Amino acid sequence: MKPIYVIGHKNPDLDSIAAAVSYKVFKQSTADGLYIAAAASEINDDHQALLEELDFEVPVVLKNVRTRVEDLLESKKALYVSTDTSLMELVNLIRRNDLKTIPVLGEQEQFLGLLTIGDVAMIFMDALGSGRDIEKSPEVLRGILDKKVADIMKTRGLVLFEKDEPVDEARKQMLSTRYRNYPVVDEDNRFLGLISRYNLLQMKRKQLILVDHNEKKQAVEGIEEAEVLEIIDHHRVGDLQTISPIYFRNEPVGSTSTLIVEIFLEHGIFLSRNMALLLLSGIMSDTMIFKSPTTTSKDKRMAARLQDISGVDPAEWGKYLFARTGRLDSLTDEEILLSDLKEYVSGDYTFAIAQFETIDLDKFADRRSRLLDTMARICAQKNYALMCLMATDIFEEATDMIVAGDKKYLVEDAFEHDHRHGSIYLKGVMSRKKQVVPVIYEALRKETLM
Ligand SMILES: [Mn+2]
Repeated sequence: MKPIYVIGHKNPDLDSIAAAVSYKVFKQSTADGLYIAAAASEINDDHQALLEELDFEVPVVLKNVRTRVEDLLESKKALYVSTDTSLMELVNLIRRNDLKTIPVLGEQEQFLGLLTIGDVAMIFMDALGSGRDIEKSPEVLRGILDKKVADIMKTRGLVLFEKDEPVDEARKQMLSTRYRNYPVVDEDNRFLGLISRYNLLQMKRKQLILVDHNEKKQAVEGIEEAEVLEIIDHHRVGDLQTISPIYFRNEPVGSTSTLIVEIFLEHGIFLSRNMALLLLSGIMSDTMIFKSPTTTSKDKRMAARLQDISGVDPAEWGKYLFARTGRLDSLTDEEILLSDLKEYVSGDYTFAIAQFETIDLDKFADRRSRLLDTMARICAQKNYALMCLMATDIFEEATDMIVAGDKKYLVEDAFEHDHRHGSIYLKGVMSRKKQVVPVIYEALRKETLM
């Protein structure tokens, strides 16, 4: 059965992870199919440790959902022969099963060669020749039928594919060679099946349910080749297109986890204590312990329901989560900048905003110039028009922001602040999504108009 991946955004945060893990459980208990919780890039050590603490498997990292040759394989495996099969047995197998192409495999199912019905016919025709010695035919025939597959199989000039090859490449080769069937092998040359041009038409895209994002830039690589079945999110509506109508639940609440708690409750599905704590982690981290302006009454209501189940106070759990992270000293510049980085597109510009929650803005101030150097390098590499780093102190309820990139002046102009400190200090600003991203979109839009 083809799995359906429940997957969050790249640089997964706790909300994204909690949403993928919990919604997978929800789907598994309410719908048919095989569901797998996934992440669009590596999950950091802190988040992995929390998952282990709560006894959850870490979601699989799915870096790419492009269609591969293995996606063309049918679940039914092709019939095959071994090298010591006689031609007699081979002919019977061909006739009984109406085969056109037969792979020859070794003892460990490794691929050795191929025989087509055409090859077999040629052997008979060659041996019988013009048919003048018709009285000798029975002996000739017996001689042929006693031959082994090893003597006649084709081992050269074959076109075969590895399972991880992109379908686009395979398609080109198939169209230029036009054989009836092509063997597919794994990295150890083990035979996996045969594919034909017919399978190209039947190609099954990877199926995904997106949680906590709906923008292409934040989604797993190759998303345009996958099929999105559902989206559960709390961000602005992005730029993803789907082929058919889908279930799209998007509400302006503080976290995706909030929506998933609601979905569990609507359907009366059981929430274990650990699941309640995982979802509480998603809510409390995304709403910054209810201090972010994105927080809604629904977030608080759902957190209260999770408190009933877990017996754990949401604010206490939130403090526990923030105390686990936020140790500025122990992190490299890259960890600070890349662990919660989101990319956005506005017209011809791509920009990125990293956010880092800390309880120590003074220490952050000491590192600003070093971080700015790294940010300038990232801007050049990734072709960002600008890149911001928000250091947010959830107890002070303020963000200290630094900016790099060619268009950084746009951000410096867009936010009212005191220029003396070498950073943009924003009292009361805690939400990237609500208080920073829209301002930058607006600034870039104006810049394009001018
Ligand atoms: Mn979220």
